[in-house]
Amino acid sequence: MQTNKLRVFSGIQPTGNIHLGNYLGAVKNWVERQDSYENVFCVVNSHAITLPQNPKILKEKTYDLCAMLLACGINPKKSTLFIQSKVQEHTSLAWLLTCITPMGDLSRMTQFKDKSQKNPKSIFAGLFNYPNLMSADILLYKSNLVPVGEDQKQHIELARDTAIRFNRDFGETFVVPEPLIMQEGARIMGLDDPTKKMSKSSSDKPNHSIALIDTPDRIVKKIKKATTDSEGIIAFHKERAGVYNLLTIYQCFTKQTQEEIESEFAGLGYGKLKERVAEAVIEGLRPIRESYEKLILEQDYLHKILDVGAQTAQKIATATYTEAKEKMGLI
Ligand code: ATP
Ligand code: LTN
Repeated sequence: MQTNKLRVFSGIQPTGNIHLGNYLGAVKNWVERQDSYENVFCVVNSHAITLPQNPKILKEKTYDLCAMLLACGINPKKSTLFIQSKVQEHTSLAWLLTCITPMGDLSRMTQFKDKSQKNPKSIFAGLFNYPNLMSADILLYKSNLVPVGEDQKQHIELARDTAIRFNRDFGETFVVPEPLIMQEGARIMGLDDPTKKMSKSSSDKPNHSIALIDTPDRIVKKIKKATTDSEGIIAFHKERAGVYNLLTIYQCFTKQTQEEIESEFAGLGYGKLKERVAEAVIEGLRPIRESYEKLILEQDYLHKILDVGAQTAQKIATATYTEAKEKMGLI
């Protein structure tokens, strides 16, 4: 994997069903830029256990998500795809980073605050230390760029601070990474409540998110029920969160400008808006769902790709971890 290209690293948790927010905010961006960078993509199952998981389901969801990423267009010839727990250096490096990260920095993380509020009975140390495992993921591969949705910006800033601190105290080791956040789609909101980000952990609410495996019927039903407002004007006004969210989803799939979309919908009602958004989503997701249905039956092929991915990742991870551990005086 020796090239002159910048290296991209990103991760996704195998919890719940991958949804439109994950796709438009992160995965679509990974796929579309595969030729520009050297890419490492990781299914972060060790992050998933920071909240309670059913072991059998977690295992199944991990492979399902790998198949889905391939279905979305991750090309194993262009990108390394692997499962986090297969490369132990992620948790080993996370420990080194944990030892140089102030508690105060971790306690400022909004994702920790949100998730601990949502799960008051399961606030374990792993959830608090989650950002150090994420820093380890990124720094282990000396990644230049990290394509994510907006919600992850704070974690990447922490990873940057950690890299800078390590380099200062123990000598130049890590690349200081930059977040790569799309203008459109970086924060897709829940259809039922457009003031909250679409999230896998809210997928128990029936009309909250659109899963990439949802059938056309379900997509139509969910979009029909999406919360809007009583203004009746179809325009990109951020404060009218429901309509803004539907228009953003439409824009991500049709790739038109905001002006083009506003003029397309001039004089039309919300019924028409929802109908066209649903059509765009169904057509955009159709090839993904069809490809997923084939790939999920090809378990040998899937495992082979993941084995090769883990081997490629392992080589880089071993080199960086050894360097970091020696710099800290560990034998
Ligand atoms: P949870 O909300 O349960 O933590 P999640 O839906 O955020 O899960 P992750 O696996 O943690 O899923 O995220 C994978 C990628 O998807 C990350 O880059 C994240 O920033 C992005 N992402 C998640 N939700 C959205 C969203 N609503 N809009 C845009 N991007 C998103
Ligand atoms: N924390 C991220 C998932 C994640 C990640 C990463 C993203 C884990 N490790 C490394 C980018 C780079 C989330 O909750 N969405």
